[in-house]
Amino acid sequence: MSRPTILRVPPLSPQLHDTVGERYDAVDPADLATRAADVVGIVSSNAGRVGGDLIASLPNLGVIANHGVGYDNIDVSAALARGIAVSNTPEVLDDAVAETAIALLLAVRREVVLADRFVREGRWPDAQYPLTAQVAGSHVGILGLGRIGQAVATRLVALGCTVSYHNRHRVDDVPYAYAASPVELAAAVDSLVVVVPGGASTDALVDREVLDALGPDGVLVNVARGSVVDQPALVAALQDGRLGGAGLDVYADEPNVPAELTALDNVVLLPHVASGTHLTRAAMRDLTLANLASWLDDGTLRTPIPEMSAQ
Ligand code: A2R
Repeated sequence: MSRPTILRVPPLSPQLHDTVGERYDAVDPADLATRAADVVGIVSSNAGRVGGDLIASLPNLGVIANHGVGYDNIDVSAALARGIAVSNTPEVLDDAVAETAIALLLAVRREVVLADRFVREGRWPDAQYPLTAQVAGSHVGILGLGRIGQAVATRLVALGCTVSYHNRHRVDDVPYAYAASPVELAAAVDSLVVVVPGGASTDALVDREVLDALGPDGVLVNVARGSVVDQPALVAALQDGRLGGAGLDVYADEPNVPAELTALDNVVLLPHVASGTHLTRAAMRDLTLANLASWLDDGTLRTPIPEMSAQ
């Protein structure tokens, strides 16, 4: 029996790329001129766009297995309109992303990167490093108290923080105060951690008004998507001293980070690595492949995106 033809949309990790090649008749974008009609499945990741034009060019496409919990790289409306199944990788990355959020918050507040630089540059013998802010005892807001947001919240409580949150809907049975809007949340807290999904509904949700509500002593941490924060407004707020600092894993136009951000001392910048541990990436890979295999086997998915059940 011939093996199913699967399109690998780059970039994929070498392991995922190779495993798809071992298990299936794998094709890459350069092969599509002659092989488009054979493709029944796509494997993609958040950095690889699966747009409406690509979907339309694949007449026999039935499944898109995305490596990542976010799937704003996929034109979901175009896929669902054709009855194409779409999966993501929820839960398995909650711990890794939550750790990254905490690492960024601690790094900005305790000036870990600046203090490291102080030692490396040989300045310690001549001066004491200045005192820093403390995370314990501070009030942290979570914008997006979902799976990852709740994993961030439990870690913040363990650190001695008070936690509040904003979602569009209140969450039952959590011990955290609810704020009715992003601005109300930002005004109430010392630091704000952003963990909402990307896409049109959260585009620039963190705008100048939210940043100004967070204020000159406030810190913004973004482990969601660059699109969720108005990046020019963020740069301006940091430059003007209207915002105290920021810890960022994601940006508006990855992998390009504006020179205005890299020039600032009060920011810590990561290259979109929140889920990037060996353990978590292996689990994400396994779940991506399990979704693909399940759909090919019996037409079901292990972790369909929520929009599929809403249909
Ligand atoms: O709004 P709700 O009640 O649906 O709550 C969700 C919240 N959320 C929003 N909150 C405020 N304004 C919005 N426009 C908005 N849209 C969504 O974000 C929910 O509590 C949370 C998302 O949680 P989960 O669906 O469990 O996602 P998970 O696994 O925590 O991942 C969140 C995102 C990913 O999509 C990646 O972009 C990133 O974290 O790594």
